[in-house]
This record gives sequence, structure tokens and C-alpha cells, in this order.
Amino acid sequence: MTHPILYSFRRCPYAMRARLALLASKTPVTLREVVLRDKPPEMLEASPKGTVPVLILSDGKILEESLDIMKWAIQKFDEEGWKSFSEAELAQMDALIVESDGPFKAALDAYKYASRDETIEPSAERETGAAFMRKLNSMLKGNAYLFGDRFSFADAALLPFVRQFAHVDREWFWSQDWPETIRWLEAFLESARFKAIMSKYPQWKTGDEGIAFGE
Ligand SMILES: N[C@@H](CCC(=O)N[C@@H](CS)C(=O)NCC(=O)O)C(=O)O
Repeated sequence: MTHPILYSFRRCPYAMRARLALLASKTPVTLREVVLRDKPPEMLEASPKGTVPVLILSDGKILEESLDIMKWAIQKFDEEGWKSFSEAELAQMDALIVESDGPFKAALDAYKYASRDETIEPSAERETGAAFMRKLNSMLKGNAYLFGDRFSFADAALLPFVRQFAHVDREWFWSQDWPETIRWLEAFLESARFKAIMSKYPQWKTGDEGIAFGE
């Protein structure tokens, strides 16, 4: 049986969350590592919008949004119970992901790339991100993860972006008053799952076999 093909980029937070879900659901895929300035024509043919991750299923169906890839994988096999929560909690998770992918991600990009655009006020953008970090900090009080003692869909969806926010200015991030957020991020960075999704692969080229991922 041929495995689905995943176009991925190691450091892309959207691709990272997709790889986390594929790994957790024990879904083997053939990974093709993409260089964003040199996207393979095969990927653009399947998904002309040109963003990673893209997952091509064995029946030819194409998933070109990271959350769709996560949902597809976890619906198939949710061994860790990423979605084993009450309806109310699942609704809260969805709302948190919308907030993270929307206003938080916009502030993160503006803060990260402020030096390229004089009209951006980096401290205001950073403060928007900081408010979100404080919100996560209060959710994490007394909890290992965002929704209790189990790693959930929301943890996987958010952590790659929180990592990016932390890495813009590590000294500043690690000196802020959000110890629970720091502890949660550090546990992720030290986890086996993080190491497993962050292996380095050479750029995929037409004709290459690709990398077996998620076995
Ligand atoms: N909404 C998309 C966003 C994916 C996305 O923006 N990925 C970035 C990399 S992190 C990308 O591929 N950008 C295209 C480019 O830089 O050319 C998703 O959730 O999958």
C-alpha cells in the first residue's frame, strides 16, 4: 500500500503541527522536505496555493490546510485521546485555536518581522502576544497541558507558534512572569515527540523516494 505524501518544511509551525498529529495517530507518510523558495512543481500542481503542509492521500484527495491534516489524522486514530474531551471543552479548544491562528499569529509575524517594516510598532505587537501568553499561563496553572493532564489537539496546534514567539527574543521571553507557559513550552521542547518531528532532512527533488515518517 502506498502511504500518503506529505510536503513539509521542518521549521514551519503549520507543518510541525501536522507532523505532530501524523505521529500521534501513527499514520505513516512519505515526507518530502520542501525549500520554500524552491517549491517542487509536483506540490504546486497538487496545491497551487503553494503553502506547506500539503497531504496527498492514497485516493488522490488533497488536504492543504494544517488543521485539516490534523483533524483527518486524529479522526482516524486518536490513541492519545487528543479529542477525548467534553463538547464544551472541544468548543473552547476550537476558540483558542482560532485566537492563536488569528490575532496571535498576526502579532507574532509583525513582532518577528518588524525590522523589515518601519510602520510596525514591535512593542505593541509583542504586547498582544504577551497577553496571549498570560492567558495560556492561567490555563496551565495546576495543569500539565492546556486542557488538563493530557496533551491535546490544542497543545499540538499552539505549541509550534508559541515556540516561534519565544525564539524572537529568548532572553526577554524567559524573563517574563509566565512560569507555567515556560514550563509547558520547555517540556514540549524536551519531549520525544518534538525530537521526532524535528529531524533534519535533505530537500526533496523529483525522482527521490522521500522519507518514511510516522511509522
Ligand atoms: N493556513 C495554512 C498556512 C500554511 C503556511 O502559511 N505555511 C507557510 C510556511 S510556515 C508557507 O508555506 N508559506 C509559503 C511561502 O512562504 O512561500 C495552513 O494552516 O496550512
